[in-house]
Amino acid sequence: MKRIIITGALGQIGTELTQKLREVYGDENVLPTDIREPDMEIFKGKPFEVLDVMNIDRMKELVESFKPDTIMHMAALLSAVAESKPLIAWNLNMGGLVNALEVAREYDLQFFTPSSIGAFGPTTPKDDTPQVTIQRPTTMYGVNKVSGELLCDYYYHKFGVDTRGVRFPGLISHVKEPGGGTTDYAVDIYFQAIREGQYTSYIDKGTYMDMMYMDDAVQAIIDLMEADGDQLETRNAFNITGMSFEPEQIAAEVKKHIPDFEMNYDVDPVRQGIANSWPNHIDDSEARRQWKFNPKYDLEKMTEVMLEAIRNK
Ligand code: AKB
Repeated sequence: MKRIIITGALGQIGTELTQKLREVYGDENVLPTDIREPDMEIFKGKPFEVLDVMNIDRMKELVESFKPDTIMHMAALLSAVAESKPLIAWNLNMGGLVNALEVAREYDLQFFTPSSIGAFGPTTPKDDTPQVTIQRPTTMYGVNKVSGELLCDYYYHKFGVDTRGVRFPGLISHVKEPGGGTTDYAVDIYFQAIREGQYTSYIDKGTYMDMMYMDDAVQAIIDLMEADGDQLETRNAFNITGMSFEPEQIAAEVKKHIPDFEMNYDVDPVRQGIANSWPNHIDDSEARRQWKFNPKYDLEKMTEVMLEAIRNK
């Protein structure tokens, strides 16, 4: 049985991760934290603590009182917002990570933090991108993610901290909308399709990116953290993906359910530039082989579930 403290628990991943971990390990074994008090119903009446990840003393205080055996560090700025305030992104993304790693080292905690397809750059092979390949990202987010992958490996090799991590693609969910990512269009489209019957995409036609439904992402975290460490040849930076598509394909899928749906384009040069620097489709065979990663949702199934859930909100 694990006992887990989560940072950034009010974010897009953290919200659903908290829910799922509570189901699996029990409410009393999961402590979500974030920089502000929650307003969502699902956090009410259950353990929650305010934590700014830049404050290592507060992080230690919470670990001393809650006594977890695992820390899942989710607090970070996403790609588009990091590009608009690079210095703040460096300080928060790297400062928060090193604090969480230090706490994991001092209190002997298992450690998870996500990397991203953002850790790749324009010189990375675009198709079937291998797990070990050229990584020269051109965004601040990408620089943070590559540095984070290396730092997690360093804490494992140098200090024996059981660090584990995956490179997430764009994550698609209906519980909590994402904020400040490049792949957010693939979430927005579903909400706008239901609310307005149309969507104006800031990502251009023909731009392929990897994506994944949130249920698969959360399950991947649990599976990797539960995997027998002796079976893992590497610990961090596992490529994982659920699907890859261009905006026209997701629009066509939505149209199957909402025949009058219309897709327009008004390309944002910043986010398009970031998307152009990322792979079309990554190779996740190492995750499948080493810890049996096995996503369940493709574009068709995800579209059905997303539209249904948003309609019932
Ligand atoms: C973003 O677009 O910044 C994130 C990511 C792919 O890491 N969704």
